[in-house]
Amino acid sequence: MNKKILTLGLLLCSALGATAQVSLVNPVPQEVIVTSNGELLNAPAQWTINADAKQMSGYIYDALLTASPEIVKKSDFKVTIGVRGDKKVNKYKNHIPAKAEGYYLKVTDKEVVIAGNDEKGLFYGVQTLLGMMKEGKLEACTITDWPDVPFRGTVEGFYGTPWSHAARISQLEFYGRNKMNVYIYGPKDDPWHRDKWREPYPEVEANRIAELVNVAKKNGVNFYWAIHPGVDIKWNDEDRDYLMAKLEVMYELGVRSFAVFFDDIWGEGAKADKQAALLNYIDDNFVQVKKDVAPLILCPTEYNKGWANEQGGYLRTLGTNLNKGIEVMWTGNSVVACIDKPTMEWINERIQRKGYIWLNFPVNDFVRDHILMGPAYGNGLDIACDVSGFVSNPMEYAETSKISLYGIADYCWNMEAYDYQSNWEKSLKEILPSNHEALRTFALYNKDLGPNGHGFRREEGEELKDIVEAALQGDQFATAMLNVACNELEIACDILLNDNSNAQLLHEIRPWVIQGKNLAAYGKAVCTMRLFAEMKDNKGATSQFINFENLYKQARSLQKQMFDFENNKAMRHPYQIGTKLGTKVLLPTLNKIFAMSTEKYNAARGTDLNATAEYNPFKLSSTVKQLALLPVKLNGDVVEIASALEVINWQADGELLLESETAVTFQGMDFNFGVNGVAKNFRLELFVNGAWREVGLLHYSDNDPVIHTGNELGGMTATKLRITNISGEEQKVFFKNFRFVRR
Ligand code: LOG
Repeated sequence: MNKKILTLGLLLCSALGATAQVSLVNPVPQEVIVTSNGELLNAPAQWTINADAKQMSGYIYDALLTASPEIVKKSDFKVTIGVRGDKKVNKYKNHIPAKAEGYYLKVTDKEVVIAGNDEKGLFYGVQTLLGMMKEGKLEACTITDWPDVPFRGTVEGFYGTPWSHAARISQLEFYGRNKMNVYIYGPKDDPWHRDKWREPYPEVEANRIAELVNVAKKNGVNFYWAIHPGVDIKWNDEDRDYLMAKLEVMYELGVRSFAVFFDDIWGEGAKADKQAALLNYIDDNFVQVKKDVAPLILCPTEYNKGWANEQGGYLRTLGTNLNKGIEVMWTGNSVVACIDKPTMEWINERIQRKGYIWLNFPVNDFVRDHILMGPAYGNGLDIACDVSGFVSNPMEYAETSKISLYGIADYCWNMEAYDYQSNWEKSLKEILPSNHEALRTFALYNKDLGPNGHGFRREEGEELKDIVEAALQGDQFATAMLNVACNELEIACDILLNDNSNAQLLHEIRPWVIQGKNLAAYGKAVCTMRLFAEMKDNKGATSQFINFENLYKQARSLQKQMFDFENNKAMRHPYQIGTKLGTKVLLPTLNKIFAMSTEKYNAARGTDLNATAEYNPFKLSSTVKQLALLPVKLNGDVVEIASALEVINWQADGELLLESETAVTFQGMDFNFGVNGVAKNFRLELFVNGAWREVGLLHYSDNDPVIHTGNELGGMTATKLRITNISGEEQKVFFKNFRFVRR
């Protein structure tokens, strides 16, 4: 039958009967025929499993044990399960799709049949049944289903606090339920993944990995362990043996799938021919020898088109040299990008195989003041045949990431039918059933990333567009509606703060929820200011206290409270640099209304109230593109520029400029460009009494990348500082941290 018609049928179904149980299933199945007369069936209280002996134990049976009906020897309701070839499902063999991980599912009022094309297919059929029964109901139907993308899942590949053990277990179970089959373990800040790649894990960590491998197996997930040796690898036998030994240790722990990452490095480690030779060596001497190890995955150094150096021939060398079975990862046209057909054609031709997508969404390690709770959208719906795998790099906030991952799972399974908006609505119910509407209202303001060096933005505030436009034109009704929106945000935040049904979620989003309350209060003050600015007598309904000037004071106070909250380390997660939300539409609109109202009031009353809304005494700018948008943060007297993660190409004469509203007296300064001895290539100057004055730069020791300043800095007072590359050539550096202390 025609897939499109069936899909349309399903959409109609879910539109007509909102309760249709198949619509609860994620990912959306490929082909569904609803055979009921529209009536839902009550899920049985007990059922009997009818299966060959080998299916009566193991992870599929365990999954059935989690369902609400009790498994008994004899009952009126029969569940027949089996894999193609099993006697019990032989009758259905013509219905089973001949696709990897595919299955056929039939539900009637008397029985359920699940016939997998393979074991994983059977497992997924069971997941579909469990998903359908979430509300205690069943629906008579037949489903024929399979995944579009063979490998789907996540790469824990971000910078920042690695996921906790409990969070990883919860992720793997989530992947099982949502039919994702890949988890690549590669957190940048796990020492034994990167900095100490030669060393085995200590016992406690090793045991945890072994446990994760088991949990992954139970959930039909391939656990990949990734090693990141490129920062300091020497292309000699000694380092190769270290690497092989580490893989062997991981194999002993139960790992059967491996990846090697060479992202965010330069120099020796970044050579294509050497990387390919190493991967081939691992393939020939480890993967092929062991026989039970999955094909290797490589994350290349030039992992996106923006960084691909055609003359250098890096990608083509990989394409030609790498053994055929080895997968090559790709983030798209830039580091953070949506994937489309042209980017796949471009890369596939070069690497002579289908690219394995590493999607940098919803990762937020380069915009740590934002948390991302929006839908996963924008990837081409026509690339299923062009990718070998598709994994998402999520946030260090594991539980919150599930909102977007729920979409990635759906997208990868059934691309053409992927509807990101309805998927997003479903995901919120999945993550916080008790208060999904509050979560939704809050999430509306946590979708966009704000301006960032990767230029990756998301829609946010679309639902406010008409109101905002009219409010900015002075429409009072629209201003009142904006006030209502702020009210909604406040209510949502309060409800979330008192919902402990998903404690991990609340822990992760808490800073943003509290800041959300500040934002909502600010919004209400500003909208009321707007009304009062128009009033002739400027009087409150019942008291003289609510008048424009007191509202103005309140709004000012809230601006400062938001700023202080952002800069209060105790109120943030460890790597978090600030706490921003609503930055695309709501906050800028409120700031405009604040300014408009204040100006209006000043003009009418002859007052001189300051109408500028945003408060940050420091301003950064740079001719080095990758540095220009880094946020500046204050922590008491410590002023910091947020770190950049990737390799910075700092061109000759490129400069970084930091300006302060008021003069700063310096106490000390240090910064880390991640390279030993690099201080000589840069010049630091302070703007003192109308002229630039140079300050010496040095390293305390030869093998320490931290750059310190000469003693003359202490006590100097300046309004600006700048750092310039004076080496006459491009410098490749990291921008790990930059900070100074003021007196
Ligand atoms: C890193 C990744 C990081 C991401 C977003 C890849 C292949 N590598 O710029 O670890 O989470 O970008 O910041 C990356 O994407 N480097």
